[in-house]
Amino acid sequence: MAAARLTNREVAGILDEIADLLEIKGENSFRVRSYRTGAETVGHHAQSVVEMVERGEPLQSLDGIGSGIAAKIREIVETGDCTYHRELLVEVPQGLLELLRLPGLGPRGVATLWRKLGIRSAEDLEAAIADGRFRSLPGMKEKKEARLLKGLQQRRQLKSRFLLPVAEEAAEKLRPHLLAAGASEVHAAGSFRRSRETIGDLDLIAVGGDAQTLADAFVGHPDVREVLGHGAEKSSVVLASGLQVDLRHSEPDSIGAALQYFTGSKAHNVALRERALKRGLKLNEYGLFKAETDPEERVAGRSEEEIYAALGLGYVPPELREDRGELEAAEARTLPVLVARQDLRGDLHSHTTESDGRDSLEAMVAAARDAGLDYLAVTEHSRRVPSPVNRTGMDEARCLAHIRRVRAFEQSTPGFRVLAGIEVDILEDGRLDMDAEVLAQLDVVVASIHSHMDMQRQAMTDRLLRAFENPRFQIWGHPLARILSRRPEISLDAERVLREAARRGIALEINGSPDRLDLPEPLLRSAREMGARFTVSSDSHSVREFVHLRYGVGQARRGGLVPDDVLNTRPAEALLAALRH
Ligand code: DGT
Ligand code: CA
Ligand code: CA
Ligand code: ZN
Repeated sequence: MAAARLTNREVAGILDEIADLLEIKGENSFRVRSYRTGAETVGHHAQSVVEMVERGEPLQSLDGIGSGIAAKIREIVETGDCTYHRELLVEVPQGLLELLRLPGLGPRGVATLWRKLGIRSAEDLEAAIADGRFRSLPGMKEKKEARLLKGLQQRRQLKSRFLLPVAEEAAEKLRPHLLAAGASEVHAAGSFRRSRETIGDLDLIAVGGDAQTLADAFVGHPDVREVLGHGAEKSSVVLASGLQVDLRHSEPDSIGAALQYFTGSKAHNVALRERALKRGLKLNEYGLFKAETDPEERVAGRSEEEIYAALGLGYVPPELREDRGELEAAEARTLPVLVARQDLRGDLHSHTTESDGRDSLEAMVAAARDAGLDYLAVTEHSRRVPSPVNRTGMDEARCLAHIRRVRAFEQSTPGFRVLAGIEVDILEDGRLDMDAEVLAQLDVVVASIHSHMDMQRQAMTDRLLRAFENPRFQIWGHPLARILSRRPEISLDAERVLREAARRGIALEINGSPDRLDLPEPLLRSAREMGARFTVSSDSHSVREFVHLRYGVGQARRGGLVPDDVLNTRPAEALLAALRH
């Protein structure tokens, strides 16, 4: 039975990594070898070292394990890692460990690259190969270079994580398929359930039915490109999209435990398991058990709520399960009641064919109503943002016409507010690209950066502080201007800029486009502590994109936001009053 504890291989992995780090650092070879031997022994030992530690059996009885390493193993078993390992990880750039996985590069080669060329990551190595510095090193010949290049290329493919809609689409296709094969329920767990910004692989749990039949149906789905594993307990496939999907099976009476376990995060689970151990309980994917008295006696497992409750904790929403203090809050009953999708009453960022959207004002409003909203701000671009499909953004005259058109159209939508808005450019010098008198007539002013994104930190900070001085600046749109996996965040003094936004009552947008999800979670947390206000917006460019609100809400929840933090949970009138800060 695979219990929720470290395996020998996981323990060995940490010891091995310590050896790698020591070797990269150039430490003496005896010490390196002792960790390698330790890893080898633990990795191949038939009995679980976790159990040995739990039973108090001396680890020095194992071949080649001295008291120093035995202590490290005990620490790893008890806490999931060891201080020595963490200290080494601070000294040695983490990117160097990744280089070790390339063909033809061992710790010594990596050490040379680090010391002679200052290489700290695969990206650095790619650059050094491209500009010929790599070849200048003794012993780094063309053949070796070609091999490395190939490895680097493969790494890029493997490394790629997936945006939320890719995982969502996969879940939506596989769920009915598995239900048809006899499952009573199908759940998506892992990072997808935690609403991470990107997904490494999708973790599905099928409940009930016949495990083998379900696994067979799973690997037989027409979208499956490659089968990585095929078994009743666990199967893994790669879909045509390139996304890996893992399927596990659970019986109905342990679904709570399975969901809890496979939702993660790993760090959260480690902390939770420690808490269980301290209370003489054992937690794994089958349930919470009395470890000391009767290991067969189950305390909880049917629902997640009952597991957390049995550990003296309030229910922890998946978005907070990252081991960032949520267990302490759950124990003190101070976990926030996070904002939910149904709390949103309106959307404050959308585009129509008047700028770069694909659908008409009428169609967008109808779609917003269908999405259960009471109001929609139509925030067309200002003049400088071109569109491949439509025209450029609005100048003053077009903006005035836009306002008239929205007001006229609103007469035909009883019970639904259509707000005249703009997404105005924050220019290089911090001015907003629209006359103040025109901005004053709009209901909603979102201001965003769409150009000069590579400015230096100080200049960018000044640009934003200057923009904030404009009294018409209401909402800062997609603040960091990043496009996930394509365009980096702008560089700025975030602490200073967020504090200023909070002080002035400028709302920070959480842009729900799955390739933006901007602001990111850590900044959401600090901005919230500064007393900032937020909006969750879809940035819809078509009638299909109001689903982005859900991703935006997921991000808001990860940031610990409650309904009161998010302006568009308020009715239209209250929202408009709040925007006139
Ligand atoms: P991802 O896929 O990289 O976006 O992130 P996750 O969190 O979905 O990670 P994944 O797919 O490796 O595993 C799903 C969850 O299952 C993870 O969050 C915790 C749990 N889990 C999986 N394998 C292990 C393990 O070996 N040890 C522990 N403690 N938990 C595990
Ligand atoms: Ca996963
Ligand atoms: Ca997985
Ligand atoms: Zn924009």
